[in-house]
Amino acid sequence: MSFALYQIESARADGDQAARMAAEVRAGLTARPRSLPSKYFYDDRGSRLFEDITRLPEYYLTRTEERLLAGIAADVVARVRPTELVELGSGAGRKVRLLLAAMARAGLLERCVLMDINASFLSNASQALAADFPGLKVHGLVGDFVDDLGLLGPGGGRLAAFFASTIGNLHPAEVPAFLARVAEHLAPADAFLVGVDLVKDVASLEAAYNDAAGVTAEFNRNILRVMNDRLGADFDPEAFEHVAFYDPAHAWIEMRLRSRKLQRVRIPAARLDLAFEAGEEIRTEISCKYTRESFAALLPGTGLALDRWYTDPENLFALALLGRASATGLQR
Ligand code: AVJ
Repeated sequence: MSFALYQIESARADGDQAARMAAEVRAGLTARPRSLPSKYFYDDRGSRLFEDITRLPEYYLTRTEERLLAGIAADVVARVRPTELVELGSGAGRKVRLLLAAMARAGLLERCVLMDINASFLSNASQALAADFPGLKVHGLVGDFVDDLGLLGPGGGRLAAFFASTIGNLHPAEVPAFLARVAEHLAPADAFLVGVDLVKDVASLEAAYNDAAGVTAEFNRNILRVMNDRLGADFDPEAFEHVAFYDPAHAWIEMRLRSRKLQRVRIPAARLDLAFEAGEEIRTEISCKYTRESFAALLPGTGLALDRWYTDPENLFALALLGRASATGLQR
């Protein structure tokens, strides 16, 4: 019998969350091209479908990052010497264990903070970590990593981690402001470890988002089920086709849902009554791919600087260890 120490806190009340979602969906679907925020993939079904994606043969990202992290966790911990691990967008939270174990081996481990948009995944993950790491204080924060970072409070002894190339969901133009906000929650000796998917041959990239088993297509269409469940919409998910392709000019994978026919969709909570032409598309996700150079180019002015760039032997995926840029304003 062990004492599971964990506690969950929400960024905002359910009512505020619903109003915010309705406003975001309304803005996205009335704009041209139409879009939906990719954070709305992740209800319980969507979070499970993403877990399934991580085990697909075509989806090299998760297994490559995990193997890479297993090899470097001790080095990262030796450099940063953190007592607290913060994971943004934690999901089912497996990778975090590699870092927690390395912190425990170094005799440093005290506290772990998980932030995720899905409250039930978050409480399961928090409970499991608290059970598996006796004495660890686990704090779960329900929120999104763009708007709710303020919940983290001031840094100190902190290693923040943002795995899975989730940073790729941000438009590159939004990344510097995001990194600057993370930097505000780090003390001078703290660090930020970021998983970054790398530019590679188009066939491998496109296969990862067009798997043979069709799991990614189900994941993509699930965002429409989320609209039905949470906003009372009447989307027929099967009336939309999964589309995913690499856009070399932007260096990103783009996912879309393409209407198979002329159809009408009502979304009462967002006060929308929409007509989709046959072939009309909704953009549901961008997943940006970087090189060391294109990623490093986002850092000046953010308060963060590149300390280490770890990659796997095939150069498929990178973990970037970012430290605070020195107080004099000089890049390290
Ligand atoms: C969790 C955002 C990193 O972009 O690869 C997987 C989500 N989308 N397959 C990604 C996703 C389609 C994933 N991220």
